Order: sequence, then structure tokens, then C-alpha cells
Amino acid sequence: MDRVRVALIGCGFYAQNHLHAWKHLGPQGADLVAVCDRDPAKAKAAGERFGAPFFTDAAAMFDAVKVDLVDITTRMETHRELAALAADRGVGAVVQKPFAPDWETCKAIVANAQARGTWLAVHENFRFQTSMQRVRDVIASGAIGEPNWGRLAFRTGFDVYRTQPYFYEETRFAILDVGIHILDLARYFLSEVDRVSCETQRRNPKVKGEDTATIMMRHASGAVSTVECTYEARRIPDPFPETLLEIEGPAGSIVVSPGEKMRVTTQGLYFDEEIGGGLLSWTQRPWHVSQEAVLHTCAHMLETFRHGRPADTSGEDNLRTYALVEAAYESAATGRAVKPPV
Ligand code: NAD
Ligand code: 89Y
Repeated sequence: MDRVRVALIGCGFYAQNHLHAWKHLGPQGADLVAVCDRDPAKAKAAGERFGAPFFTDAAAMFDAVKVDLVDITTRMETHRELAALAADRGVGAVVQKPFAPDWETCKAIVANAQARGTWLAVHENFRFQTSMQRVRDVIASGAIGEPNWGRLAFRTGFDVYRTQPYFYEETRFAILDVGIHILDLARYFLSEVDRVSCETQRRNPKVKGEDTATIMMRHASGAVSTVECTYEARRIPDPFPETLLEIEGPAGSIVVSPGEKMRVTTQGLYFDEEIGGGLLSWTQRPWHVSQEAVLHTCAHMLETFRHGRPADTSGEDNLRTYALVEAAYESAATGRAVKPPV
């Protein structure tokens, strides 16, 4: 397949980044052929800005336009229904994180795509950040040996509520919204997870769910990690939306500090590197870290879909990340270490 006809459903806050990314990927073979939002004003604005026919009903869009791959950028409550609509028509689908509101629904979305033989991936983008790709390269180089300990942290007081006001109402909040990305990174860097312990806190009285989580995990490799996420950290500089991390191995360590600065210690020596990407014509600080990751993720989706390969963050792969979310909530509720569901 030379060119891929891409449609997008859900033209809200974060989808603007996906729309820019798909246009950016035109020279690589992406054709944005339709956009859809049930809010007519958002559908029209996106269609006019990004030069695509616009719809307010996803089924009507699929009936009117030939689509190869649909990017579902709505919130999690609608993912199952929209992914099924795509699978019924033999259309490949990328679903934004979180995959779905609960474990059973995630599994049902994957099972439905498997039954219909359609391509399915989750837009899990933190591992595609320029800086996180560099960390992965350093690990793969063997500079620190096989990682045996890690601390990964997303700690911010940035006003995320301004652009994502629905956060106030989420009963499963920080782990499902952003902890999920950091859990995915922990799997990516340190191997699959055998056991999860978690403590949650609600430090902001205006939110319904937890806004802080401190998670400890034992990995299949024997490594131990902690994953932290909070929207209640007050610190200067505020690293939003960067992930800070420390990963140790027998031969050295990797430390990523605010400003996407990395120090690698290897065999008793160290080197420092700036590992962030630059600004693109359509990205702005501080969101550029995340916006650039969207571009890399969409590029990966385009490439893998076109070659009929599963994405690194396929539906099946993302179940393993979502299982860590489930285990973390269960551990926080029971006070016990929990084996992730399979
Ligand atoms: P949003 O509420 O701003 O946008 C969602 C849009 O979907 C709305 O415009 C709504 O009208 C539309 N919609 C809902 N159901 C629809 C349907 N059936 N058909 C057509 N349109 C429909 O939400 P958002 O903040 O943009 O978040 C969307 C998703 O992106 C969430 O799952 C969120 O977690 C995720 N997100 C990911 C990142 C990241 O990858 N780093 C960052 C922010 C948000
Ligand atoms: O919703 C979150 C996400 O997925 O990435 C950053 C974010 O938008 C706010 O922390």
C-alpha cells in the first residue's frame, strides 16, 4: 500500500496534535480523507483547517468515504463503539489512551479486532518521545548493562485542568490518565511486570479520584522500579510534561533531569547529553515534548499499518500496560501486592 487513507474521529483538545501530525506525514504517504466530531462546530473547524471533508456521525463518514485507517481520538468511553464500527468495515484503527474505562472493555475491543482480522493499535505515545527513544537506545547499547533498578516520575503542578476539565470528574484519575504512560515506559525499559504495589492520594479536594500515585513493581528480569505520578507537585522548574527518570544497571546508570538532560554513567566515566527534540512549525513549549511524540507515534502507525505489521503498541501490547493500571488500583484498594491480570 503506497498511500494510506486516514480518517480521524474526535476533533477535541488533543486531536489537534494528531491532525497536524497526519498532515505532516503527507509526504510519507498519509492522506487525511475525513474528520468527524459529534459537535458540528468542532467537526467544521477541523475540516476547514486541515482540508478534509467533515462529518458529525462516524457511521455516515465510513459510508461516504473510503478509509484505510481511522484514528480514534475521542475519550475512552466511546472507544469500544467506534473501534467496533471500524472493525465491522474492515478498517484499521488506532485508539487513543486510555484504551477503555475498564479491563474487560479493553479485552473486548482486542477480541473483536482479532475476530474480524483487523489491525488495531493504541496511541500510547510517551515511549515515542525523542528523549525516551534516546534512553532506550542507551539501554540497548549495553552502556549500563541489563537494567536492574529504576525510578520513573511524572510530577507536576501544571494546570492540566484548563485544557482537560473532565479530570475533575474522573473517579480513576491520575493512574489511568498519566500513570498509564509511565507504567508503559517501565515495561519498555525494564521488562514485563510480575508484581505491583501502590499507594494513592487525593491531595486536591476539587477532584474526585486520586491525583497522586506511588507504585512499586518487581519485573520479570528481577529489576525493581518505582513509578510516580502526581498533579500536585509544586516545584521550580516544573518539568511538565517530561518524565524524569533514573535507571541503574551493573555497569552504570542513566539519569534524566528537567529540561530533557541526560547523564549516562558507564564503566566509571560519564557523559551528558541534551536529549529533547526541537520545535516544529506547529508545536509550542511546554507541550512540544508531547506533540512531537504524537508525530512519531503516528509515523510508526503509518509505517506498521502499511506493511501489515503489528504496531509496537498494538492492542495486545497495550493490554499488558493496562493490566498494570488495574493491578495498581487493586493494590491501592486492598493494601496488597497484586499480580497483573492476563
Ligand atoms: P476532548 O473532550 O477535548 O475531545 C474529545 C472529542 O471527541 C470531543 O470534541 C467530542 O465531541 C468528540 N466525540 C466524543 N464522542 C464522539 C463520537 N461518538 N463521534 C464523534 N466525536 C465524538 O478530549 P481530549 O482532551 O482531546 O482527550 C481525548 C483523548 O486523548 C483522551 O482519551 C485523553 O486521555 C487522550 N489524551 C492523550 C494525550 C497523550 O497522548 N499524551 C494527551 C491528552 C489527551
Ligand atoms: O492527559 C495527559 C496525557 O496523556 O499526557 C499529558 C496529559 O495531557 C496531561 O498530563
